[in-house]
Amino acid sequence: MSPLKECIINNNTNINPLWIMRQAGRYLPEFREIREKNPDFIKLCLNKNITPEITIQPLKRFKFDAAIIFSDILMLPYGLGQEVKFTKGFGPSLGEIDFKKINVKDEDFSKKLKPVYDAINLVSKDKALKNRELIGFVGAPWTIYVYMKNRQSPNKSKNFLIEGNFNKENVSQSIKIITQFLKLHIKNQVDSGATIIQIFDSWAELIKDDSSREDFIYSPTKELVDYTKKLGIPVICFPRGVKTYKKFCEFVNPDVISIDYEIDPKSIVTEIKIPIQGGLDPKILLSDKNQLKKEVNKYLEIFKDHPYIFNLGHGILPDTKIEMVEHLVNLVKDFK
Ligand code: 1CP
Repeated sequence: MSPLKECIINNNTNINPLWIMRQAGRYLPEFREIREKNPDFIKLCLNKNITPEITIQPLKRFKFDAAIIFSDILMLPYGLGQEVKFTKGFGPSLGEIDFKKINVKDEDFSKKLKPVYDAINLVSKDKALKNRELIGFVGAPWTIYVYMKNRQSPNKSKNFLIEGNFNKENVSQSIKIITQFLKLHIKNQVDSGATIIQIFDSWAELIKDDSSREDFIYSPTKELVDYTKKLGIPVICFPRGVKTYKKFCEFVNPDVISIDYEIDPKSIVTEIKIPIQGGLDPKILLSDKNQLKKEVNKYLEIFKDHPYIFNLGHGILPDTKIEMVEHLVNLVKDFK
């Protein structure tokens, strides 16, 4: 069994499998080289001649225990017919969409995203995947709703969340539609060879009250988790910034919970029984090797008797140096 499955399925605490969120990305010179030649990001995500190579790039350099398919959570709105563009230094811009008028057939959605599924299939057969897992992923229904409705990153404007602007019934209806297609997207990835699914709820923090949290985060995410489990595939949830990780786990019951860097690892380890992933602040990788060692050992020490997958508390930053990632991998692999 692969180290990741040993940890997730057998709850083995003697190994610390490792991968990094956004491991295929801008901190790698070989990725930047490809990216420069492919200015249209969506087209790049749909180029099955290139995405398998990008997916495997980090595995060639580092002893990571998983590959994560090179794609984006915003391929979902793209599949639903919403325009999605990425501009340098700004991030995503999405076109207008009327949720009430979405009328996309499953076959058409799957056809539009077929190059993503073909890429998963190609990667799953690559020898670089020996004893390693292939992670497929989706954005959580809430986070996808946020991008589709706000049409840009909430980092740039959170206006759409202003009270009065926010009809709960409409939000629930939209999230229902999104969830249906997320299920299809998960199934297609699993059918193509993804062996684990991660659900990214990058904007869970935007919801502040318990009842909306239950309606827009816990319930729709649980629907995806139950669905993925029925397909026989382990599922990792990353509800970034949710602050209520214990409640989240009780309600949603994923196979693994991925924590952000604002969570105190000491208290979470006593509160949560299921395997835990992540936590380290990606900014630590911009400091020095001593600081990195201190922080990495802190996490490994705290989780030494708990099934723990080493990862960061959010995606690796583009300014991260390769030698710091090498150092990180050695620290995790050599920890006794
Ligand atoms: O190794 C990998 O993880 C690569 C695959 C991957 C994944 C899992 C990419 C490629 N994106 C994602 C997930 C993703 N995309 C998330 C969830 C994780 C997170 O919170 O970071 C989110 C929110 C997005 C949306 C998105 N795509 C953003 C964030 C915008 C914002 O609101 O702040 C950005 C900048 C992108 C573009 C993107 N996606 C992936 C890469 C490598 C890039 C950068 C492309 C570039 O400019 O070169």
